[in-house]
Amino acid sequence: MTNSVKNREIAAILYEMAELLELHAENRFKIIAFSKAARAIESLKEDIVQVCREKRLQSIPGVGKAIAQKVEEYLRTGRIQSHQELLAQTPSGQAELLKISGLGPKTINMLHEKLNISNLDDLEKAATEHSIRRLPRMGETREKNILRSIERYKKRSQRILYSTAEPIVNEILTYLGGIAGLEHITAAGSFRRGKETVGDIDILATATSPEEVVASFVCMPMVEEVLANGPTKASVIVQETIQVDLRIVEHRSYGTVLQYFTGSKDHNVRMRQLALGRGYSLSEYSLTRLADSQDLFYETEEEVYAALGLQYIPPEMREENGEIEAALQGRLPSIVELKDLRGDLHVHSSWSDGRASVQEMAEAALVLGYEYIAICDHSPSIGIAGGLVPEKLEQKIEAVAAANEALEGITILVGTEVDIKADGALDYPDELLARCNVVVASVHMGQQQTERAITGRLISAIENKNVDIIGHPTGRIINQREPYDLDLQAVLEAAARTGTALEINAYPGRLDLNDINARAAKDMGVRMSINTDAHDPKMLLNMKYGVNVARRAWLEKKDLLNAMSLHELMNTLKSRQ
Ligand code: DGT
Ligand code: CA
Ligand code: CA
Ligand code: ZN
Repeated sequence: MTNSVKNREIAAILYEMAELLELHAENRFKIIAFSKAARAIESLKEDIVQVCREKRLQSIPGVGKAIAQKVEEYLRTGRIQSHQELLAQTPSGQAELLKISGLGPKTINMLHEKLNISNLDDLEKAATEHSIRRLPRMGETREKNILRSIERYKKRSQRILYSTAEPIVNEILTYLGGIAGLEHITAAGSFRRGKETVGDIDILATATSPEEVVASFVCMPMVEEVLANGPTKASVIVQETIQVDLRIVEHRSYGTVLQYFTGSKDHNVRMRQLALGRGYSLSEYSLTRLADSQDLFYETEEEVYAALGLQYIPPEMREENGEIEAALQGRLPSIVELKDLRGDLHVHSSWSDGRASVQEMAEAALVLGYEYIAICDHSPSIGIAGGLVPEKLEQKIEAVAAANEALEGITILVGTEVDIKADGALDYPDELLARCNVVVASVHMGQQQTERAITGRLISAIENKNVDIIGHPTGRIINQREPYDLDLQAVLEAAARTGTALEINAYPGRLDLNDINARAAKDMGVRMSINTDAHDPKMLLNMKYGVNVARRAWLEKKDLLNAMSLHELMNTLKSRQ
């Protein structure tokens, strides 16, 4: 076997350490030692894992005792303590600047000294304003190159939405799934963990003839560039910037490999520590009993977790947030699944800006097996979205009641998505809100207000007894818009106190609340509702993206309004009035 992933990973860390040391103006010889070792490991013909196992690390030119220890530490634990410490001592903006091609530690220090540049934004601003070209040894060309590098870096480092990765994953699984001799195939990594965005896509498979599978993979019509191509693995680029890694692995190791490549990295670090504590070493290849070096192979992940005395941990929970402790004690919650949901409490219709009638939306919901659907159109201040004036809402209440009579098998609830106005007042009078079954209240305007103002608006909506759910509570849009300046803690406290639910908006670019906030909400006893905010029947299918968030937040059926039966739901909504 030749040079492996580990060689490259370790070399990258050692290079980074050299640069960080230079940034801190450390001893010249120390810096040279790190970059020399990095170069040697990068160009080493053998797999570093093998060299380490045979205790030959110090035979690599440039690798002395200190660096050999760091390599061992990395292979054992997945990280290097002194590297973490260096990173921690470096302002994060400066560490990021090292990733801009053409910028080394010397230039970064000089830019800091002369122009007080300490992060990417500062750098971009200075280059745009032409203050960099005036510095010694810089000039116009370098300034332009810096701007170009920043642009490339930003594009490269933008994570893609889960919903962008999903059709790519499905196409690959279908494409490769048809090859004779292919056994298992699945996505791993952050995609399998249901993260809202993914950095790259990881695919694992087992097959009787790996070469054939790899050959088909790199020749798929969607592939635009082949980055690496070996007997059992390959990396390609699709859709301009999206990287897909394929690994064909041994059948008997499938359980440990899948566990390893599903991550997260932090979860795996804890898993390996736990294994060591029990006298085993856990790798992607096997669980090795240290006493007699016996390799134990597992074909399923369930067996791997069981072998370490853990309950099976669903991929979405593997973020090193207490899941291992809970699994050790056998008290992992039973997290919600798509099939547990009985309705959608926030969809639009052609009464406002939806593209389908009430009947069409309800029929689509019936096909999904739902018990109820709430039609929540906009209120008047959202003029561009066809918000309904009060008389129109009254007409709609009648129309929905008639549609509900006419349609068997599902209950159509009349609702509204009432705007929380800039002064905190709601866009309909209380009497009218009281006539709706479901009231979602959302902020759509005045999003730039101060933390105090926005928090106050949300809390006054939460305290209104007619309001059942706060829509997309933080207002963020992934990769596009930051959340409102919000005191989320205060909002959660108010919701817990009043029993008002918070939405997990399932639109894949919103996912608001996100996983972390939803977990915090659950811990404070706040109820939530996963709503699609669908504007046409197809968008009802977005529910699964909200379920990913809920699972990552450890939510159970009892935490969700729309996991209730219609009867329970109506009682819960009424009890608030
Ligand atoms: P991403 O792609 O940034 O959204 O996140 P992941 O979690 O998919 O990370 P990725 O693609 O770098 O690696 C896939 C999995 O491989 C990761 O979740 C955990 C596993 N893994 C475990 N230990 C290591 C390690 O030491 N280095 C790397 N690169 N991956 C590791
Ligand atoms: Ca990945
Ligand atoms: Ca990857
Ligand atoms: Zn809406």
